[in-house]
Amino acid sequence: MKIRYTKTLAILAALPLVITHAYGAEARAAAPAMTDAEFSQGSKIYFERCAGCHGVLRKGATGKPLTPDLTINKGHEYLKAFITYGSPGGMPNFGTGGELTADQVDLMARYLQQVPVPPPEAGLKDMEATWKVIVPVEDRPAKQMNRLNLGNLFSVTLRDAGQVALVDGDTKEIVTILKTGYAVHISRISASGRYLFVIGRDAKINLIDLWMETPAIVAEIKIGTEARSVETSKFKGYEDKYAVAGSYWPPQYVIMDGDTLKPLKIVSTRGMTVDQEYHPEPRVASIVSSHYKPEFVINVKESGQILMVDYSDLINLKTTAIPAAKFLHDGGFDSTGRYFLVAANASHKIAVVDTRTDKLAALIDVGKVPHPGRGANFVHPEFGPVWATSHLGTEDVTLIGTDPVKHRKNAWRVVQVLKGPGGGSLFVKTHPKSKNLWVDTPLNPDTRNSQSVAVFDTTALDKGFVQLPIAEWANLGDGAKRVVHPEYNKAGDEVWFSVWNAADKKSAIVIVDDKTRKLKKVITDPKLITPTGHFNVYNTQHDIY
Ligand code: DHE
Repeated sequence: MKIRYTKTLAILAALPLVITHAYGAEARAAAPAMTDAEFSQGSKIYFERCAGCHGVLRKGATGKPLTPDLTINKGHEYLKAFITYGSPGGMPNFGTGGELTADQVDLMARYLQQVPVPPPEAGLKDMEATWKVIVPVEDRPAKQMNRLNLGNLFSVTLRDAGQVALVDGDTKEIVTILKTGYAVHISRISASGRYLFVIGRDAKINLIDLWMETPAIVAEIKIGTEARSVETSKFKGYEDKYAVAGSYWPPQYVIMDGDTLKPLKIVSTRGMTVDQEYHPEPRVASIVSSHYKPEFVINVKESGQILMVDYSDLINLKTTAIPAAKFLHDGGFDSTGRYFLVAANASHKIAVVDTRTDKLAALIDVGKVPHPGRGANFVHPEFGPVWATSHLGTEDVTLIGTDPVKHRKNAWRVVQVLKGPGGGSLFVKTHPKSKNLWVDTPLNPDTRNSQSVAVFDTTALDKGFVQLPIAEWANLGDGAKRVVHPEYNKAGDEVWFSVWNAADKKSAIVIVDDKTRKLKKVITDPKLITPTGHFNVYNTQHDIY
């Protein structure tokens, strides 16, 4: 205990006095006892399972605040029950779901009553110390050295294995498996389609050169301790030039060289929220690359600010801060690539930014906790072009008009709300060549929903949805088996789903024929451990969804 608090105090001394001001000796004394070993196990579990929703400082975001002034009053038994059984509000059932043992639940209930310990900051020197160029640019191939159809390659997150699998979309074979950071969150592709960027939850970025005989990691860097987003410059003249990554901790973003990951510019996001209140931990959520200007669109979760960061001059960096709403999370472009729509999930709103004028085009009220992924664009038979989002907190699938020119009266308003199978949805998807709108529900408490996917016909939306039993088709045996993340192949005639099971159980990728909605292929392999997101190179490169 003593060592831990000595260390904690050393870290605190180097930080703004956020924590010490908030919780004094009284809070520390009231917390139940924990050994140092238990405390570090608690920190590890908290980072892996809890920090994403509750924040590193435990001040709350998608999840409730868990600071000791609140948790000590709730009491040990209450906390244990919450962690074991979850809640209808979206807290997973870590105990009954099998993710944590009874001892670990007990440990976490005690951990949450301790004073939060902020991880270290990460400045340029810290990042440079982790930065490695494994294959220098001059030693890389001058042309594609493999025969892969790169546009139809999929980068599949193997979450708990800390790896990505590159899967050939034509042959359905695993091309290679690469060691990455822990629980890679997303994959993004450079403007040319050559470089693949993946970012782990532990803030490690790997740069993969798809032109090598066997695609391989050519550079890596760790930009902090927790992160979710990475993107590359796509504006004409800047193709493949820069990469940008946002971190949850420290709350900041970093712009890097696109072919080496050399860190160039770090910008903190600490500061004022849309309510003009100071926040010590405004985490960087989604980032996209503007097609209209040399700008990154950086969405800051707790502050609710959308930052349009001009990368044409990194020294005299210009940023337009657009106040939207809290807490910004995930989003995607409309079909023209001009407007970016992002979920403000604590406000139950979608914010729309015009990337040509750098102005907020609209703030639209939608159902409880919208969660679009990148959303889905299609032409509605009555309302013209729309963008769709599903929700974590309701069965609604909300359609928003996106054409202010030919369908002006429908633009930036909810034109229709479809009823899906239930809440707990994370991702929707369609393709310009498809008439299907796919809606997953991996976090729905009913296994009939979490193990299947709903599909709507976009030409006959009033007919409602049909559910396909994707996990049953995979035939994997026991386990939680959540069906997650619909993603099209390059041609737009297949949809890929992850059947995400526990690390010690069988998982799979299930491929459905888009026209017939029949099973086309199940990819199983002992190496496919906990697949979650899977990103088609061409569709990701060109923002097609
Ligand atoms: Fe995600 C996207 C954050 C939980 C799989 N997730 C995103 C983005 C953010 C985010 C900010 C947008 C990145 C971008 O576009 O630049 N996700 C978070 C969390 O904070 C949260 C709620 C809790 C956590 O601790 O991470 C969380 N996410 C999950 C999961 O549990 C999922 C299902 C599995 C996993 O890997 O942990 C998951 N998130 C994904 C995927 C995307 C994503 C597959 C990309 C969707 C896309 O199509 O673009």
